[in-house]
Amino acid sequence: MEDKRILTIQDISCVGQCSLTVALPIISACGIETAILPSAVLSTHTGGFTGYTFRDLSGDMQGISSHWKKEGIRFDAVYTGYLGSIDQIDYVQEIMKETLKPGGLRIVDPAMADHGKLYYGFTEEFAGKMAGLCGSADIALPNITEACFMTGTPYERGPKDEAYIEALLDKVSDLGAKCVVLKGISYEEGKLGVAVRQEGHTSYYFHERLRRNSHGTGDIYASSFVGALMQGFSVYDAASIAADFTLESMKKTLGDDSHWYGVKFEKALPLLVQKVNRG
Ligand code: PXL
Repeated sequence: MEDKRILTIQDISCVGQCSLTVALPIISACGIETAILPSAVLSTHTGGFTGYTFRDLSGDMQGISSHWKKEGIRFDAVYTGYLGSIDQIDYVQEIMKETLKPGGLRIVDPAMADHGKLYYGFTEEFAGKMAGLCGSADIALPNITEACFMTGTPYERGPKDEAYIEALLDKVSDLGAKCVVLKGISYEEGKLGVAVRQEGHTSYYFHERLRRNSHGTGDIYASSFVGALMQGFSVYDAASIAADFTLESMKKTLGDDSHWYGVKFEKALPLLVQKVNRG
């Protein structure tokens, strides 16, 4: 198989184990060359720290992409995560158009909300615009909250049944995404997993549910999914590998309450490398 090169667009949270500080090591460990376009630089992520710095890099994006255009730089996939401003959604669309090889994949993690709430700094307007980006994706990777915000669906607290999840998958697919990987599904006490909707059919993958909620796990999930997919695994297999890796990363963090801001994915990387690198 020819070596693959991808571009990932998301923020640098200098401390906090999310976005580019997890995407770069994880996708690289999967054997995939990983170029980056930082959307913003923050001193930490916004989930639990206070007083963090935030520098929006929207103003640099067009200059960077026009340089790449001159150099004829092309990618096999563009994977987007946390974006720094609503305008960046248009820039990302443009960059995808200009830098993707023919047949290159658009992979979009809306990375803007969880547990029924938008992250600090995001608005309903942003969610509406993100719905457009997800709609243009080959693969969209929302959690349930993000799927609700993008489709105007009321978020239900507590357990969500299969009818609710299937209706949500219908709505995200109706936005235009060719394939949807919906994260955070639980139909049974003690089990957590993902739903993969492709060509009107849904497949599920479940594993054990840990009690702890952790920051950055959405980024760890999306990054390992991208790594496995680019190594030639099917969407379903990549979704399952990513779920196992995320769970293992969370397990490596159990018992260390001082590590509240992220998960120790580094300790689980050998498992991912072994599963994904096929020689
Ligand atoms: O993990 C998602 C994420 C990415 N980047 C920043 C965040 C968050 C979640 O809170 O704050 C800056």
